[in-house]
Amino acid sequence: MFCQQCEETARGLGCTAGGVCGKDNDTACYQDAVNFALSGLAYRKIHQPAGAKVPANTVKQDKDVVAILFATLTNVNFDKERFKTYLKTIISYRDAYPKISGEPKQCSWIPASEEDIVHLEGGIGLLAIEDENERSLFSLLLFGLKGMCAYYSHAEALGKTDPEIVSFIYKGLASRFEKHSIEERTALVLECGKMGVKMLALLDEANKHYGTTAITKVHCGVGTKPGILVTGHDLKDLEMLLEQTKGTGVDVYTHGEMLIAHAHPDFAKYDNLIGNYGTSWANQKDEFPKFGGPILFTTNCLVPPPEEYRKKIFTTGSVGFAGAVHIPEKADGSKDFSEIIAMAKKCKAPQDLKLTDITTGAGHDAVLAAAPKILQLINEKKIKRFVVMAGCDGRHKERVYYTEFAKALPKDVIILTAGCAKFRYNRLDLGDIEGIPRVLDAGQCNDSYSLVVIALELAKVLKTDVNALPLSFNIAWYEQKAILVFLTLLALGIKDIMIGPNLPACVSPDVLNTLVKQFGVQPNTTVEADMKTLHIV
Ligand code: SF4
Ligand code: SF3
Repeated sequence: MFCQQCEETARGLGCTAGGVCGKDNDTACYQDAVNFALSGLAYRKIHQPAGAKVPANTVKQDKDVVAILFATLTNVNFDKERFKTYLKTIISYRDAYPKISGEPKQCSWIPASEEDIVHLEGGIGLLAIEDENERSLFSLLLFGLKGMCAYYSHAEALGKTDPEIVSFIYKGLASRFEKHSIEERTALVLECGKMGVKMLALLDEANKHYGTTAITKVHCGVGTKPGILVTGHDLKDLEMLLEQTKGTGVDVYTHGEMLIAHAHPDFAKYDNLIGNYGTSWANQKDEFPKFGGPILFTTNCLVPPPEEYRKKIFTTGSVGFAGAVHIPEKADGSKDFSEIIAMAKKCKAPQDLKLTDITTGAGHDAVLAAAPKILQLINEKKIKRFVVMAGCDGRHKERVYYTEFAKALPKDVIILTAGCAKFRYNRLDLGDIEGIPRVLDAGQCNDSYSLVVIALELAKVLKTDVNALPLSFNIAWYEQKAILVFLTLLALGIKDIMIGPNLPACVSPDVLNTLVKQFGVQPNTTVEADMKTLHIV
């Protein structure tokens, strides 16, 4: 195996003997195989000559492509058997298209045996792309596409689709087997960012399904009844579970990225949605055993569970873990959560982690409603700067940097955030500036679009360019949705983004050079130095 898609990749280079995330060799190789076959399918689909006899209806195929690519994102699916099935599915979709004369031989790849997949060193993985810069650019593109598929699947679940985004997913995947110059590959990566803007806007629209978020203080204590803990990003799953637990005597709690649900009016109406339990995904091994009841994973981040609570793990959607009960979607889109509810009834109520309440829900509507006050505070120099500290959390100790950075910020600086990175500082009690909280949390990484809208609106009102605003970016990344958000920010023309705690390992020296020269991208260093670099002090 060779995987370097996340920030915690081994030695900052790549995982080769089992993933730091817990993904084993065979599952990693099957993920490579799935990605390889997806590129073959995409190539066949895109390059058919006019008049070719192609599948007439690709609705199911498109949905599966999105869900399967999402399954290869970090911490989503560790179940090799699921990837075996996915591989067959993709190959059957691919082979429903006629062969194209002169197509690259990779387009008709069929593994001779399992050995062919799990021991085929360099044959189907990204290392098979020999040119370092080509590999770097295709990796960035593929990771961005994985993020896009994650976001697309959420939007799709809430009835929002966009054929242009799906077409781009195929276009990007197909590019692996096409001949392109480095300039063209660079342009494709940036196009992925442009499509990211569309994607995030679509998801923002989709999430309105549950009403507009309001700035909300979320209860973080526990009740006396047994509970189900819901984690991941899929609000539709949470809604279905809340409907099915009504009147059963089972409470529901959110974990990690599900925190934002409490700020949506449609979720606030459930009286068995008690509060948020714990912090970010990175602490699940400490927090989950104390919860007592079963845990439902709707998306990443799943950490392979120890024996202690393994039997209490349920997965759904693209998530998978061998041995965990998987709750499938039925043909009508519904899911039956009765098994998890039955287990919860036999469990004890959660142990109180004694964590303070936290505030979330500062999406663009909520923040822009306070725009007159914010502008007044800017004019009075009571707000001097905003710093976007969005992104992911992770397990490594070095992420204490983000806590220290937030603590060290002058009191007239406001943090704009989204994603699980916030759990590094959202309980610091940083206070407010005349009623405007100093940590404005838009919600999930899925809600990053809010930060963009806030920045662009501020620029409009202040009649300036977004890069001339008193605004700095200090982004924490971990998985591939953050790569898409990063590319989206580049596509919007945002300069001088600081990114950490380590740069993506797939970035080659030449690609880094482009990112630095064209966009001013910079790695984070120390709190003290970065405060100056970002013009905060
Ligand atoms: Fe390693 Fe990250 Fe890939 Fe897991 S997802 S195998 S930790 S690079
Ligand atoms: Fe977090 Fe996994 Fe990226 Fe949604 S839950 S931001 S890491």
